[in-house]
Amino acid sequence: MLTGSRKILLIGGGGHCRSVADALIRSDQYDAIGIVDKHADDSEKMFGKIPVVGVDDDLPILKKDGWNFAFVTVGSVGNTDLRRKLFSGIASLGFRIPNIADPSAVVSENSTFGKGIFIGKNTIVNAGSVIGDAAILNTSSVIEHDCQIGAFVHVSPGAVLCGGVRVGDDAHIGARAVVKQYLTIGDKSIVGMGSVVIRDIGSDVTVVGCPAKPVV
Ligand code: JB3
Repeated sequence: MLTGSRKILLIGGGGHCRSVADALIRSDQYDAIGIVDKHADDSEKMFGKIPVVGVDDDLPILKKDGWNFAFVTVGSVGNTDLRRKLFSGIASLGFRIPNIADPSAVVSENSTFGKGIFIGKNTIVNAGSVIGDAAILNTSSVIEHDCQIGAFVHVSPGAVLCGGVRVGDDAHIGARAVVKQYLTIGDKSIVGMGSVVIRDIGSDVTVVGCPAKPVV
């Protein structure tokens, strides 16, 4: 093992991984990047730069080989069970789980962050926000001041959370949705693409439209 080296494994080598890998390559903070997928696939070399180095069962040996960081790159659109399982797997194996932000993101130093969080290109996190573990704040989303984003939330591209919005664990905010100031979106709820939320949303509810209403 190379003492002091920073080698990171990306867990899941699909579309979301491509976004995370691109941010990693642009930020240039790791000595090596490898992918761990469900299936071994020697042909997959993301952008011709990142090899698949193993499958989930190989994680203990990869850790012994000096891969000291890991990050879940399986995404989620609605169901976070697999992300949760993979996250607790790498945590229990003792991997360091960083946050990864594209260099173009604007992130307030006066917000607080868990671990395993992805912040995509041109995303803004404004002051006083609290972001939970493994949240995905995707491309060009806006997390305004004093928002509270739960664990495993996905804020999709272009979504806007106006100030003071609370989003419960495992919730999904669809692309270009807008949530008015100081509202609460409950755990596991889904806000459809382009919706405009003007009232609190309970837990485990799907809402769509403008104004957003529950799907029956
Ligand atoms: O909404 C946006 C902008 N992005 C979505 C993202 C957040 O979530 C994207 O459009 C997709 O809907 C989704 O991306 P994801 O999760 O990368 O999906 P997909 O492109 O289907 O790739 C999933 C990858 O995870 C595949 O390479 C699978 O083989 C791999 N995979 C599935 N199960 C797994 C496992 N990998 C590991 N290591 N372990 C598993 O159990």
